[in-house]
Amino acid sequence: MSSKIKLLMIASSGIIASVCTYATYQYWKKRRQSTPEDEGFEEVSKVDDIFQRKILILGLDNSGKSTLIKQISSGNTSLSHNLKPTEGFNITILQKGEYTLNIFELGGQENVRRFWNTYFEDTDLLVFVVDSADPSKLPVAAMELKNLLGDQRLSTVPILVIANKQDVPGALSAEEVGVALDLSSISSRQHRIKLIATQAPSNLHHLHVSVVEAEQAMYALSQV
Ligand SMILES: Nc1nc2c(ncn2[C@@H]2O[C@H](COP(=O)(O)OP(=O)(O)O)[C@@H](O)[C@H]2O)c(=O)[nH]1
Ligand SMILES: [Mg+2]
Repeated sequence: MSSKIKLLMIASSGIIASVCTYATYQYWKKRRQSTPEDEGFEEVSKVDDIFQRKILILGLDNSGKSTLIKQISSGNTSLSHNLKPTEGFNITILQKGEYTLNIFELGGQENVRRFWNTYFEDTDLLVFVVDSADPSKLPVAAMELKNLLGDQRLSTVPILVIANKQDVPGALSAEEVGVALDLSSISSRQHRIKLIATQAPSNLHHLHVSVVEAEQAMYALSQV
């Protein structure tokens, strides 16, 4: 490939990343200014910044990120049927007492992962979701997690690792997922890290207790 074409590709990647970041910012700002009538959210524009938390939810595609967020934000499992794959990003705003949790879910497909780093600034908590029932993807997930932790902007951010799909027969336990992701090497760094097992199938009537635990862990770790 000629160097001109390479330069052109690098330049266009940069432009796409900038456009994504700007679009996210505008969208988030609009959400922050929206009224409860508009969006069904509490008005948060007047909330002091010290009560705002930014949570990044990352992980490979199909690990269950959207499902978990949908269940946590709606409090039930019925709305998590037939979710479409997240192509860019989703923003969910949750009010927890005096805290506003701004939850950014970024798409996990390979071509989107290289743009994850445009969202790292000001992150209070990184949630990394893994499909425990698909061991073939764990090496790639491990590599992506290592890349994330190598970024200076995430160097002191607490990490919640979620070993999802525990209901699927043959799924690896949370401990096995922890070994596959080499979490023991991470905890020796300055990160606070917590690993929990969840199951969020949409055929349940109520949230599984593990999803409630995930929500509580998200809340607790984002307050650090
Ligand atoms: N059995 C089972 N399926 C799940 C679970 N969580 C998510 N799924 C399914 O996995 C697929 C991908 O979920 P999605 O939330 O879109 O993944 P994302 O790409 O990480 O956002 C969907 O078909 C979900 O219904 C789980 O805990 N158990
Ligand atoms: Mg998704």
